[in-house]
Amino acid sequence: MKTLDEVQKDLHYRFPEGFWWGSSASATQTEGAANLDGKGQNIWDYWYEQEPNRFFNKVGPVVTSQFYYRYKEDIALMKEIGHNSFRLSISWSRMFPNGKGEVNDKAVDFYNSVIDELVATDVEPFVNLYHFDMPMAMQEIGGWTNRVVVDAFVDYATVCFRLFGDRVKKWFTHNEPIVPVEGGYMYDFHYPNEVDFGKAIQVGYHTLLSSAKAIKVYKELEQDGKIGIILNLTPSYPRSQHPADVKASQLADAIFNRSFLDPSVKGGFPAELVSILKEEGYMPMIEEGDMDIIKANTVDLLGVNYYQPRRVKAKENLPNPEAPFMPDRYFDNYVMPGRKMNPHRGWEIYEKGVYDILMNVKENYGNIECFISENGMGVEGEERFRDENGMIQDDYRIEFIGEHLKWVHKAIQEGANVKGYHLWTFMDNWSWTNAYKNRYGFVSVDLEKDSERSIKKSGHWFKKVSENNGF
Ligand code: BGP
Repeated sequence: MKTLDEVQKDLHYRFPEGFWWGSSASATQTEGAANLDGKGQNIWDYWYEQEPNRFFNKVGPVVTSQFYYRYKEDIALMKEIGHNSFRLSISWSRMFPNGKGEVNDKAVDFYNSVIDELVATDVEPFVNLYHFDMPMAMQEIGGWTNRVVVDAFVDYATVCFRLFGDRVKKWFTHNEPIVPVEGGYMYDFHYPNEVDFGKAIQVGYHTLLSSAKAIKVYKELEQDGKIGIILNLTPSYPRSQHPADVKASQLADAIFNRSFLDPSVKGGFPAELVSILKEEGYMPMIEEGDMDIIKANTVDLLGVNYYQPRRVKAKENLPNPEAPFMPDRYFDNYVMPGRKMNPHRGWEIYEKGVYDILMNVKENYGNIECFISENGMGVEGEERFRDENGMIQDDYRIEFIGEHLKWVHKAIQEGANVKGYHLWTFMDNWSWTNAYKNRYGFVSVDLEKDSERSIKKSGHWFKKVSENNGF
């Protein structure tokens, strides 16, 4: 039998020593126990109560994957499939049922136990503070539109740093902060499902400000860890090199990527974005001193979630000047003929996109330390791939991960400062309105059999990749 050294010599794609191999998940999508042990309602619990029909098969967030009860079994499985790190999120409404005020001791016990178990298993906990889950009590006063909520978030973050920061050394303020802006205030897929660009901008701005303020507190506490943000970056590609297409693509990039990337890493907003907002009369309310806080409190670590690119062309028909403002007044998305698709999710699969993002971060963002914090493939009806031994043969997922990892590897070879790869997600989980439709996990969750777990073929494959530190 070959020694590990010999195996590693033969590897085509060998990753740097200490590479972070693992996966990511979020509280609302995995914990369950949504109304147990003092947890307050969040917007998902509430929205489901109001409009269950919006959710695939009417499955709500109360069910999810029972991580609250089964975290020990799950962490053992993480270890078994080669995880050296795992990202979870803390549920704000579990910690503070009213969003602020009294902390819920049962929540503190739960997160302490989870973190202790991860540490004892040698799976490093990466902890995110906000993953789309506004406490309902905070939403009732306007959610991120209200500046009071920014301070409540910073208080919640401070409590988490103090309670868990002795063991957690990688923190994240937000996951994909642009998604609640788009879903909640532009395109109707998150609560409060309003269409109001003015609010959307204020929400985005306050979220960003809350991140900078939480980073400030973290640095003041001198806890000897790193703090970052996780952004979904969708690289923009113009249909052609025609200047109008190129300009449209650059604007889409400024609006959907650089709006959070620039202030988070460089401490300021992209000039193109600011000038559009000024021109259209949509500048958010910014208080004196805010920009200094944003400037001084940039991230140490950037998480990159990558699923799909954005294909852009110049506007073909002039927008109706009477219609309410939306950023797509400046460009059109288009469907590139012949592109590879994930038919279950309707997303294009373009593996090189991950390389383009990482090289952009290297060249234009000071080569800040970063990692792939989400990448994954949701597939409907995976049960049909279960073999006679009970294992889901998800070769398509192995191929998906492998093809992306090749591009990550190339970026590293060319000097990008990439420290790890986390799949979305560890086990099949509940998704925002899609519920359990598409499965993403290394581990399947059989809802018919009391959420029984079983490792898919991709999980076994990933174990080898992690052990060999390459493939
Ligand atoms: C990301 C989110 C995750 C997860 C994933 C897959 O945007 O951070 O929470 O849900 O996308 O998307 P979906 O579940 O919508 O298919």
